[in-house]
Amino acid sequence: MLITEPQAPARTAGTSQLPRVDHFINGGFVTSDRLFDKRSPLDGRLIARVAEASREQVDQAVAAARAALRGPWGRMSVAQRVDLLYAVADGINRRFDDFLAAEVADTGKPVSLASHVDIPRGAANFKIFADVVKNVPTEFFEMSTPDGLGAINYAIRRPVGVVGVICPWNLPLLLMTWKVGPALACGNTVVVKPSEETPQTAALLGEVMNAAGVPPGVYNVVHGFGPASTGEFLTTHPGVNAITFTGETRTGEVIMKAAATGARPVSLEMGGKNAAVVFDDCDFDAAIEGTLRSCFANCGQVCLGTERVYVQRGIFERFLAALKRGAEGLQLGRPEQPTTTMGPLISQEHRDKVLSYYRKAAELGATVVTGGGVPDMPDDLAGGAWVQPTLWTGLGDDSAIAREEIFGPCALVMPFDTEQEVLRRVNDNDYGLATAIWTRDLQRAHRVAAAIDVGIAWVNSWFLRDLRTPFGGAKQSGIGREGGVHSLEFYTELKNVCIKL
Ligand code: NAD
Ligand code: 6OD
Repeated sequence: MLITEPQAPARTAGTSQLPRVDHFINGGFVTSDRLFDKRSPLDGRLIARVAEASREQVDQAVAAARAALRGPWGRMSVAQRVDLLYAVADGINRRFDDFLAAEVADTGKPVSLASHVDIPRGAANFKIFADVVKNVPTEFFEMSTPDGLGAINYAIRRPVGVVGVICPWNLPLLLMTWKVGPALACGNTVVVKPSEETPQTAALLGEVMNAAGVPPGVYNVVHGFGPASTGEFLTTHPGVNAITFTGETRTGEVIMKAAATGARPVSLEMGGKNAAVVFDDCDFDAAIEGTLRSCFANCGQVCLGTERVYVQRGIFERFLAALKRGAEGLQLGRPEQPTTTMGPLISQEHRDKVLSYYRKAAELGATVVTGGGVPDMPDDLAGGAWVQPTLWTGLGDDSAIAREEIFGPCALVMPFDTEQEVLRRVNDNDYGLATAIWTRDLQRAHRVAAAIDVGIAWVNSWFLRDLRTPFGGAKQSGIGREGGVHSLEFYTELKNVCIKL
């Protein structure tokens, strides 16, 4: 297996001098006859060749995961598993720079972002769920019986078995470990399918698993695409007991259908069209800072990010002007430059999608407040997936720009007058993932947070995460909740034991 660093020499020879990213199956790295290209979002350069798993290789990974359930892993005490997961977290931190280089190479995101969010959370996801399983109680009920002797009931948690983990590309390590952490903490084994755009950190984690002493077959990674490829082979595999997925809603629907065969449980974290609601009594500077982050962090590629900004009319023009200044102050550039605050989109394909919405907004008659196109980048970055941070006004809630997830650095800014009106407009959308409410009126904050149909409501903040809390989407944004003890509902099966005394 090879982890690509932009200038790093290959540690396993691929074709020519290109590094190769391989599958991790049963504790070892395995390649495929078929390889696909991984290009840098920064400049379009080919940076690695990635193995694409055949159906037989997915079979092997699932078989390894099944066998590991019957091996030492399946016999470990919770305390032993917890120790191993702490060792994995420590292993990630020990190799922090390798993970950082791999994540930045795959995504092009600023080092400042990946080093503060993606990689630390990758490690934290193992510790938090180790702590959860160590401390969680279960139920106990005493009951009376006609003979007067009674009975007791207690519930025990058992792993669901082999879990298929299907991941997106926007926060690759963070979102993959968000699922693998609790799955392993609960005693399951996993077969992970990272996004074809971001294969490297999942593969690198295999090395860390081995170094930590996690038994072979507990953590497996198979690379490839979705339909008619690795993703489909894994989600339709009868040996997979449960499927956890993060990605687009349309993909989630396909996976849910696949999971219906065998009546297997799914956890789906899917798309959003999140609204920020800015009341005129807000802390103006905090609301601007938070909204800039929620619209533009990670080049707008955060599922929780804001693409609709509702601003109360009294402060609308001032807020828009400040948002425009902030957007125009973003520095697009190389990830390692300390001044860079925005990277490219993940790929040319995704850029085509985002730019199609930029064109559609113009066609629909939007006022382009700032951006709306492709930035002038220096020659060495000209082949990258760059787009301008963009703000529009002048379109209504019914426009495609207000209804469809774009997943880019862009937002439609719209005025509103009353609380009732904004609630109706925010909720009139198929998605329901997250919202950010900006107000100094706490009563209103509670009222509005309760009334917006989302899984996560932030007040005077955005993406402030306590990992013990329920995370997930309402409406078409998801099914199920993960986080803290809520993850246990998906990654374990509760069994009741009733003992007649
Ligand atoms: P995607 O749905 O295109 O791909 C996600 C994963 O599914 C990839 O690994 C892909 O190869 C795989 N896949 C695609 N088709 C498949 C199929 N038929 N069978 C099995 N696997 C298949 O999503 P993406 O473009 O990688 O990520 C962006 C999307 O993810 C956005 O919609 C975003 O909102 C969403 N997202 C949601 C959350 C959340 O927590 N709700 C978090 C991050 C991203
Ligand atoms: O913070 C998390 O746990 C989480 N699942 C974040 C999701 C971000 C979406 O892009």
